[in-house]
Amino acid sequence: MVARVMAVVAGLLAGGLTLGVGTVLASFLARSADPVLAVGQEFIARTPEWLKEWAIAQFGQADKAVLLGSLYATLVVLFAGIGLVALRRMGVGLVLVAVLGAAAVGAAVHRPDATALSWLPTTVGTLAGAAALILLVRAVRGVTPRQQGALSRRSVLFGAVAGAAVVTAGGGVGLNRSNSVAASRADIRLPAPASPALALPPGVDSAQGITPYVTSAKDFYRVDTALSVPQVDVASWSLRIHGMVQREVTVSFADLLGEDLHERWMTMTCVSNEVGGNLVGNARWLGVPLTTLLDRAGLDPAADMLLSTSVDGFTISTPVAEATDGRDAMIAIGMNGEPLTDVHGFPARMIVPGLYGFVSACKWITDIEVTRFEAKTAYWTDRGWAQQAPIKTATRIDVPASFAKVASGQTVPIAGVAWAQTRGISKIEICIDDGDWIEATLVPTVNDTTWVQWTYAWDGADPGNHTVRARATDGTGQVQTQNVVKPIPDGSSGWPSKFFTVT
Ligand SMILES: Nc1nc2c(c(=O)[nH]1)N[C@H]1C(S)=C(S)[C@@H](COP(=O)(O)O)O[C@H]1N2
Ligand SMILES: [Mo]
Repeated sequence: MVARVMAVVAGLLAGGLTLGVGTVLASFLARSADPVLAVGQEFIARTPEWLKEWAIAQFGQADKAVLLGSLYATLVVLFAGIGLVALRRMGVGLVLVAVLGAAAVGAAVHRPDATALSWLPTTVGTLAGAAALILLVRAVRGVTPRQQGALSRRSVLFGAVAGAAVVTAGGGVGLNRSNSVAASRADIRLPAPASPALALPPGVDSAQGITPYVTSAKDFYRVDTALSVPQVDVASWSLRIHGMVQREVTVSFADLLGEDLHERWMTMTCVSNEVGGNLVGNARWLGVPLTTLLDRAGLDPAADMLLSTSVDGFTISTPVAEATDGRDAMIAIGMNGEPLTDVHGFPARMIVPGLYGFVSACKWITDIEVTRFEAKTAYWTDRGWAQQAPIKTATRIDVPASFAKVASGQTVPIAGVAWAQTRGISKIEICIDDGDWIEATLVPTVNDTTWVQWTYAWDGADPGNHTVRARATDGTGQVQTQNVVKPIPDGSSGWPSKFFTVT
């Protein structure tokens, strides 16, 4: 019994050492070669769409934490089992360690941003783990009631491996932290825009409980495939524009700071946003107009797609037509007056108003290939999502909250936000309990690429249960469709509703 428990501990320590050595070496050589991150990324890349949708619906923005947690839990079970197996048959235990190691090495070299040395961290980690397993399990086997001395030798051995695992893992975490972009980001002074953003109109945020007009970087929704947020060295970063162009253009971050910068209010939306969902945010973006860079490269008129690639190998396809039709498409370097945060794409990302993020908003962008849709595809379009994905007209009811209880005899405030980027919102109507559609009041907004806040004061509400629905009309006069569709392939639609009780 004691031997079995010790064998489990031996397996766990061998696993810990494997990961610790893998992590600390990866922090020097290639962050994406970290064994757990590499396996997790591979998992994300291979997850079928239905499972991904389910995970996002179930865990929302915690989906990555849940994935990592499940991976670690699986590894604990596997390495505990390996310890037990090794106690009976060392050879089998070592084969299992080798198989796990090989899987993680395979994942690491398969990353789009893999380097020539991406195989190394987990290979060395696996060798260290195998050696630890041999030593520890031998020590466990060697113990008989008469061998008192062996007991203390064993403790020393276990302690040493545990110490090595903790030091290497801790070192890896520490090194990754010191590799963070926080310091270089803090040193950046953003120049004043040559073309500033419009001032916020009066009345914004006057309604109680409504979503703030400006979304801070901290509160801005995050959607990406990156298990660990890329930490981009701004000094060596560049953006290359090539493909169907007259001349290749490569710009550094310093080059971008020297351009005429535009600052614009723009509301971004994720195609995965469900009706009533919160994968939408509004910020003041500072950047270089995309056409400044594209004109310098000189686009081949036959090109119809821009294929953006991020430093971690993620790709986005954007129609040339939308990117160059005069809307405020940009390579953004600032958000709400600050450099981009690492989560939102530091040092630079693309923004194209009116297009869902997955066909426009490439974060950590480093490459734009000018090409054709028939020649190239991108990450999400490879997975069944649309190539053409303009943002659909949408509204959301923020007030009252779902299942809210509102005191009777008072005015019931009803309020929300609505967006139809590049077309704008011309009217919001609400409908209470199958009554007539009544017009809400629009709070003035900056322009057609930002959302609007809207309010309505409902007087004379009867006690009881109520349902309110809302629908928007865009700037072209088109009423938001009632047709309920799921996000895949080009965005959800349908009218939002809220259920509440007047008491
Ligand atoms: N490199 C990279 N860029 C990306 C993504 C990604 O997974 N990787 N996701 C896209 C999607 S689907 C959306 S909706 C927006 C979200 O940007 P945000 O996280 O800054 O809100 O980024 C886009 N850019
Ligand atoms: Mo998205």
